[in-house]
Amino acid sequence: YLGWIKGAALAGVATIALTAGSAQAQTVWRINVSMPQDGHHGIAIDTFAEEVERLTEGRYVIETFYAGSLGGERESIEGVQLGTLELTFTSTGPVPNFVPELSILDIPFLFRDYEHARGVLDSEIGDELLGRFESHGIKGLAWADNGFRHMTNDIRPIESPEDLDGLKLRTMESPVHIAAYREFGILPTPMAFPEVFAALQQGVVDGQENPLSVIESNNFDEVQQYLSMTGHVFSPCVFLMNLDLWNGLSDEDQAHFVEAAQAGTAANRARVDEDEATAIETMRADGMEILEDIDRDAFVAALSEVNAQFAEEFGAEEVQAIRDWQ
Ligand code: EAX
Repeated sequence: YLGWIKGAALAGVATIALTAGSAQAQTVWRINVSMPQDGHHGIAIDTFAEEVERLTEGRYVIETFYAGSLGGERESIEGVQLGTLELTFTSTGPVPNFVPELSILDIPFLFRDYEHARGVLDSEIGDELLGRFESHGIKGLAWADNGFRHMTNDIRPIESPEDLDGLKLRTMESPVHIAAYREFGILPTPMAFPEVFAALQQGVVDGQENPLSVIESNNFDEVQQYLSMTGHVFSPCVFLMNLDLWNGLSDEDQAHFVEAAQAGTAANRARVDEDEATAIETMRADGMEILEDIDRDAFVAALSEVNAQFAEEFGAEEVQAIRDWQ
């Protein structure tokens, strides 16, 4: 009893209430995403919240926040680390700012396809990587998907890497993405996600890059004429929790939180699969010009030097083990 009061006080924000008619305490924690509720991040946290409440029989209630209403992803990870936010669901783009040992996951052209990415994240390699949050005050509950990232812009169709030269693209606040995209000749403009739509609309940047699920659910096709299916980076997502709060949970509740996060991942991946199957057709019908047939090898070749540097810097053996995963 005292244990979780201490945990709650640490977080500084949890509300404690007594459920009507019983002396059972209820702990209310928050989780947030920068995506709208109707999408692959929203469904992840909605499912997680439902499952936590069900598995803990209402002792834990998770309040869900969408569309960056509690801040962008970098800010949210920082909040979880400091304990000013209990939980977040985020892509890994900003993660290297807090856990440099996870830079490896955002290397371009590391994963071949969804099967490869999910397979690695669900394997022992993925478990080990998830454990790396802990020495930084964060508990990683489960990996999930953001998706394979593709380029959009409002200037010209991108068929080869040369077409990217000089384009001003919004990037995530990711040191790995920024270094890589420079090699494409892009002028990277890092920006938190909640600012992106307005920046595209006002022409502050020429374009951006994101998975189909993100492009579609945020209506980027309304402000971007061209989409090229570059698939240049697989972007993982992850459920994160403040480590002190995690440590304050009983073993049983820890297992419930992990199980709930895994259920969130299953819902998230199902939604990604659905979006991947339908988004191109929908956005084309809305007038977006979508290039599927691009010179992918040329894009890979353009990053070969910086990718070799990443491997050296982040661990060549580990990069190879991920690439070789079958
Ligand atoms: O997590 O910031 C981004 O471009 C991310 O891909 C997006 O917020 C989904």
